[in-house]
Amino acid sequence: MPAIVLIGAQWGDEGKGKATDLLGSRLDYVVKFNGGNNAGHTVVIGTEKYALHLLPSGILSPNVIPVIANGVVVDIEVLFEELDALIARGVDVSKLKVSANAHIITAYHRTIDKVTERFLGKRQIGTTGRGIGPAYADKINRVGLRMQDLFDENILRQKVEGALDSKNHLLVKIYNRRAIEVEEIVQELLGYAERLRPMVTDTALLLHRALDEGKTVLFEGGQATMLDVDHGTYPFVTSSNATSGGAVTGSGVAPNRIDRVIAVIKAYTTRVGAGPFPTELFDEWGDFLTEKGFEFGTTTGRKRRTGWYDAPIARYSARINGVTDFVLTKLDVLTGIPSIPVCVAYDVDGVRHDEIPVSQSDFHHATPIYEEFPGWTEDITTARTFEDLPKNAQDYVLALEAMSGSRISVIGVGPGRDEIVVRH
Ligand code: 2SA
Ligand code: GDP
Ligand code: MG
Repeated sequence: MPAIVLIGAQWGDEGKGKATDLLGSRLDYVVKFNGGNNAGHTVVIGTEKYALHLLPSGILSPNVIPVIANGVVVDIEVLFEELDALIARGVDVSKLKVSANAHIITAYHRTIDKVTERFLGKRQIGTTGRGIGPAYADKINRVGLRMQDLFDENILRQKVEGALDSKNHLLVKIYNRRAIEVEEIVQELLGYAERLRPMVTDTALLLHRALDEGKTVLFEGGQATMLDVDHGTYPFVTSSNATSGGAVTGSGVAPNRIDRVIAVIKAYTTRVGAGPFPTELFDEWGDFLTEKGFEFGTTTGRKRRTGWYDAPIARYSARINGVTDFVLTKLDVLTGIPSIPVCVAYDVDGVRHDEIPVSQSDFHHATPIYEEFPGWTEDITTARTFEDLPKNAQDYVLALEAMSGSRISVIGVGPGRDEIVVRH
């Protein structure tokens, strides 16, 4: 399996970090292709817990070359902090490569992210406040700064001037804030250049050659399908392509080189931030999922919204991403629920929709049509084969598989690295 894309099938936090880590020993490269330090992957190795925001999870596997590709937006201060924290824990980070075309998140992007959210009031997206959206907006507006600009002071100064022109106007005149000094930004960025120099390269060429040599490359998606700027619940989305197509544009590796698309999906659903969420729970079962699943953001610590499994979302993800395998995580969290509801379709104003309605307004007031599945009470965290699972847990997985449009190849039964069931 030389080129594998791994993405989230729902609204993020499905356990992609753990899934990547599981594949770790078989991988040569792990590539982050979208998003920035808005991601939050938790990987538990023995008694050690690692929370990664910007770096690809593959950084924890000694033989892997981690790559931050062109589709990523990089906050360099955060990059250095994360690297230093890993170095302090004895992790070798020397192999990291960063695309010369990756865009840079600066202080002004963070400021604009927070100020814009405040001014949106009731219409807030609930962003992570990391400057992600404004940095991508600059990229699309062609006033972004790229990694390669750090190595040419004159170009860098020109670009910062260009980027700040309209922003300062907005900050001063509309938001009543002080203007950002060009020189302040230029000097800060120049200060990062030397440490970055050995990491910054043509990562598209690097990956192309690696695939030619038969190396195994994993493309690790940040956020998830329903947060994708094109295919998610716009405008309640992140600003990048978190679907499998993003792996292609975000890395420069062509679509015909991708062999497998693995989607990580939780046995229930969670969402952080605002936006539609048909199966959301507001009762004690919602609290049960939050507490038992420890559903709090890895990056911001925000409480995640929780709800039952949504099969139309799984099918949608299977289609949009071309999913070849699902990794179903957190099945253990459902232990103890007497009867487990699964959303099989939606009711929109009395009309049944088997698939996600194309109209966002319809999706906003879609109510789930549930089918109930009998639960189990046995502890499943020690199960390692499908047959080790109680019959009702097996039936639940098989029912999800039948509804979700692709094979469930791996099942997570606990947060630990080895707490999985692999189906052959
Ligand atoms: P942004 O900051 O512009 O990307 O926010 C836009 C929307 O995307 C959502 N978003 C996320 N949803 C789930 N998990 C994310 N990462 C962290 C984690 C979240 C955290 O893995 O735990 O720590 O809070 C993530 N990143 C962005 C966000 O909630 C907005 O709805
Ligand atoms: P990511 O953003 O998709 O990488 O996911 P996060 O790391 O933000 O959130 C997933 C959380 O679930 C982490 O705390 C993982 O340790 C945990 N986790 C992953 N798989 C399982 C599982 O099968 N069972 C349980 N109980 N926890 C899991
Ligand atoms: Mg996460």
